[in-house]
Amino acid sequence: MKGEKTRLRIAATSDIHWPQYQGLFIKALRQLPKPDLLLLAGDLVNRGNPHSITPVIEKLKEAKLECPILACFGNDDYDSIKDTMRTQGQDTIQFLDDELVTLPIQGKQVSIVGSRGVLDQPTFWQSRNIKEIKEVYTKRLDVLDSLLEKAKALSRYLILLTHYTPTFMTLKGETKRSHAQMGSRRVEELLKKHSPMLAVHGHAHNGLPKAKLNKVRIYNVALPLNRRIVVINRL
Ligand SMILES: [Mn+2]
Repeated sequence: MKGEKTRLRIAATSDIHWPQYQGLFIKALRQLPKPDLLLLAGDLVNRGNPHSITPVIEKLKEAKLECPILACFGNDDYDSIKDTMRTQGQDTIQFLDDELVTLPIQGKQVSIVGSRGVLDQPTFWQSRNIKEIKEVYTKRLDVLDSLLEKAKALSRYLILLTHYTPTFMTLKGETKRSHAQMGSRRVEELLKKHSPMLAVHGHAHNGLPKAKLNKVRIYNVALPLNRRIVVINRL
């Protein structure tokens, strides 16, 4: 098909929770056709284990994907191990923590805004253990708003990469009570406002794999849900 060739092959996954889904991850990597870009939407390790990042990176290196690999942190990639993850991944993975990057990929300028994301309602654990967590999320909303604004000016190929769900739409299947503690409708407003081409997220192991909000394609790439690395040919 004409035109099809020029589309980027974007691969995306999340919630490897190494070592929990390591078998699934290894198999999925083997089955993955070489992508132009790989996005990792957080929870690479389980419960903040700093030693688990090493095998994840090893497997990625062995796969010889020869493409940029961008990631955001998940809630299981604890704040306390972010530096370790960045250091260990410095030749392999570029982590985006409320950050924007623009990369030339196959002649296209692609902008990616990456963040752990926002919860409309902090979890019980977060409320008890993280001081001013509500403010953290409110501030992050503003940061995402301005990063998306900035990214729009840089390129028309815009991707929002978060761990938490940027909508409640892909949470169908998860307990309704927990939706506000898994994602954000406030971020959904940002999707409406800025219309990124893609919104890629994880976290919802029991949710829906995709949704569409106006023109925004939303992909829940959680590995335990999809059982494979999701390949997106939209840009
Ligand atoms: Mn998670």
